[in-house]
Amino acid sequence: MTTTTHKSACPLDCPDLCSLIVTVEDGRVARVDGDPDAPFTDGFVCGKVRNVAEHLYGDDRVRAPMIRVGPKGAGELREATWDEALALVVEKIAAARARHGGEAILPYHYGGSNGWLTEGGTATRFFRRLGASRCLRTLCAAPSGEAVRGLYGKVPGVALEDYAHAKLIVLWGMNPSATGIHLVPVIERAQAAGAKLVVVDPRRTPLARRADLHLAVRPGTDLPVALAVVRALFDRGHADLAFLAAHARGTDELRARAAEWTLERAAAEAAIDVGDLERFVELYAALSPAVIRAGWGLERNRNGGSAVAAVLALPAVAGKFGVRGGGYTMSNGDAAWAVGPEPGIAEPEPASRAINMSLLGEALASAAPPVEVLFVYNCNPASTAPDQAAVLRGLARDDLFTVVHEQVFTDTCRWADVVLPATAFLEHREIRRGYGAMRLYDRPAAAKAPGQARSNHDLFGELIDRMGLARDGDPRTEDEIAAAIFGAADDGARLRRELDLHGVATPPAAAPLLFVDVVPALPDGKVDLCPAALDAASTHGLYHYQPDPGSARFPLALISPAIAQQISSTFGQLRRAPAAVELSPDDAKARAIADGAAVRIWNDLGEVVCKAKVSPHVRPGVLVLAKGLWRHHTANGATSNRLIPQGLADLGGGPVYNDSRVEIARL
Ligand SMILES: Nc1nc2c(c(=O)[nH]1)N[C@H]1C(S)=C(S)[C@@H](COP(=O)(O)OP(=O)(O)OC[C@H]3O[C@@H](n4cnc5c(=O)[nH]c(N)nc54)[C@H](O)[C@@H]3O)O[C@H]1N2
Ligand SMILES: Nc1nc2c(c(=O)[nH]1)N[C@H]1C(S)=C(S)[C@@H](COP(=O)(O)OP(=O)(O)OC[C@H]3O[C@@H](n4cnc5c(=O)[nH]c(N)nc54)[C@H](O)[C@@H]3O)O[C@H]1N2
Ligand SMILES: [Mo]
Repeated sequence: MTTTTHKSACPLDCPDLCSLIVTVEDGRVARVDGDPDAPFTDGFVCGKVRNVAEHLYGDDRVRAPMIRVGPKGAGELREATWDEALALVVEKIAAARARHGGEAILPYHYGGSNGWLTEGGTATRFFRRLGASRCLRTLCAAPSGEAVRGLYGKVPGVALEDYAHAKLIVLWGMNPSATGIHLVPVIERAQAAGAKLVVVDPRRTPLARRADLHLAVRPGTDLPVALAVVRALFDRGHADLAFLAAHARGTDELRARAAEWTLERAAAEAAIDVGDLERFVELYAALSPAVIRAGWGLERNRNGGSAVAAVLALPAVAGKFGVRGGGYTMSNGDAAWAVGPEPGIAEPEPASRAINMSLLGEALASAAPPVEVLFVYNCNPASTAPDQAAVLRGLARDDLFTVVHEQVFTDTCRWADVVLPATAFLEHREIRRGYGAMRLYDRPAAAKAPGQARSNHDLFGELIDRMGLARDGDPRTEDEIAAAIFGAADDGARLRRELDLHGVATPPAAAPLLFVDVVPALPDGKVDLCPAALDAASTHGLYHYQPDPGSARFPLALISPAIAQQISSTFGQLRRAPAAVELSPDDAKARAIADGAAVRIWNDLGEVVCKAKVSPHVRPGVLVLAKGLWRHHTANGATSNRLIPQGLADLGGGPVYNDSRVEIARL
């Protein structure tokens, strides 16, 4: 047996961006470990990636191209050659384009892998050059992205490593125990050194159990809570007026919009104890450095964008910037880097129509001109997109031609006309920048893919050729794309040198302090606490609270966060255990639901049949059913998305996963 080890990096959609040591035996990945020498990764990785070999070599791996033979949704396909499958794809794309123009083709992709070779590059060039519909990539982070850019512009927040310096850490709608595990030991060490921890989350998450204060807010009520804190900070003389005068604009407007929210009124709306909210104000005013880790749980409702904005206004109001470990962290993605994928794409965005991916069901039902070709890659919409019944109705259309480029036979593949086998990370080169850990990697493949899998780069390169879309001067090979990316960046030569030497590079300032080393990336360098652009873009005006969408028929809030065993739909084929919906002992008792009972959860959109888990960690009025489930996880093949409306958050066109309101009963 020959055994080799390789350095790699995990490109899956996660802030931690782990540095990996991959053990390859006889050409197959045998083990994946965290690189003990890499900062932040610190020698450990999540359970899922450690077991990635099961994903790479399991029965569900797509090994050859396949063409549908049975009815849509039946998952009956036959093997085909690459040549036959691609000829069919090209024929369908060309015919749809001839009938209605490029807009009849919809590329549908999110963050299966976050790299510039699988996500950007050649794939994006192909669809832009076709004049295809533009896919607005809103499944995640759209409201929070718009809010943070509105207030601060593109600047990095507090580096996760710098949480070590904090005296107060606030996790607001964020559950790092499942979704960013490398922050957990940093928090634990800070706590051991005396830092206080506050968690704002409807669930008693693992860190909430170890927190000094847990505000178990009703889903969607963070906006009044944060505005009440703003008001109280001013009223009690805790606002940093000198900082605000020098570094902020929009302060009076924020204050005016917060005026209606007393602590009492906000606590009542959020159904939390007003004494706890008082305590939060006092802790936040008293302790410094104080850092708020804003998560994505905050944005997934009708008030999400305004809620993120109000939470991110707090460190400015209370004057928490200027010290290491003080301020906020949202996403540190593109804000820290001058380098990006655009030069590798080498094709400007066309003016074609934009389709919001969160409204896929609606788009497939009624877009004009119709979507006739749906091309899915890096994504699993049959499982992950809102209003699952509408999505499946759309995918079942006989006049829709669906192509899915995938590693494993996902639920979306069951509705495909053509399935194309994709390489997985470790089987292709990838260039990837972190959005939590501030690092950039360029790592080669560590092993060969089983079967006939091809990378996104390869596949879309061939489609460009087959459709006659290649142009002289295009960066074509992976090396040429990389050269275009780094050649165009101010700092590109240094980054390239670091990558060549170490396989990893850091931004010019690895952990800059906001208002010390950098200022908000807005024209006047100030934080804008009530940006006119957000006010105009927001569906109801910035900081305007929309009340709970519950009704007498559907009083319970169904939320679908990541849980430790299921973070996205990736690797869902490996998890065979049936899903359970968690509910509070009170709600269970009122409905005579015993732990482990079979239950039905329903609203006007459909129903989910699964098991119940009675949990003291869920607040009354809330049900928890993990995101990323597959059909096989529930008794009726429906996931939480079956119950989620195609509504939109107040900013960014993001979905409102946690605005689902339902009833539950024993079967
Ligand atoms: N290893 C690994 N890590 C990942 C990923 C992965 O695939 N693998 N995926 C990544 C991705 S794509 C994302 S988006 C992040 C998500 O990471 P998180 O930000 O942790 O997102 P969620 O799990 O959606 O929600 C976080 C918390 O918000 C709570 N919550 C729900 N509604 C509300 C509300 O209205 N208010 C408040 N205050 N809290 C609420 C939930 O109970 C949950 O505990 O994780 C990333 N991390
Ligand atoms: N109910 C509910 N639904 C949600 C959420 C929620 O909170 N509640 N959260 C949402 C969030 S935060 C996110 S980020 C989305 C994620 O939803 P999706 O974007 O659908 O992400 P995944 O579920 O990870 O599925 C990604 C797929 O891409 C494939 N893939 C990975 N790498 C590659 C590659 O290199 N090439 C190709 N061709 N394919 C690849 C994987 O095998 C996987 O099947 O889900 C959203 N859905
Ligand atoms: Mo996400």
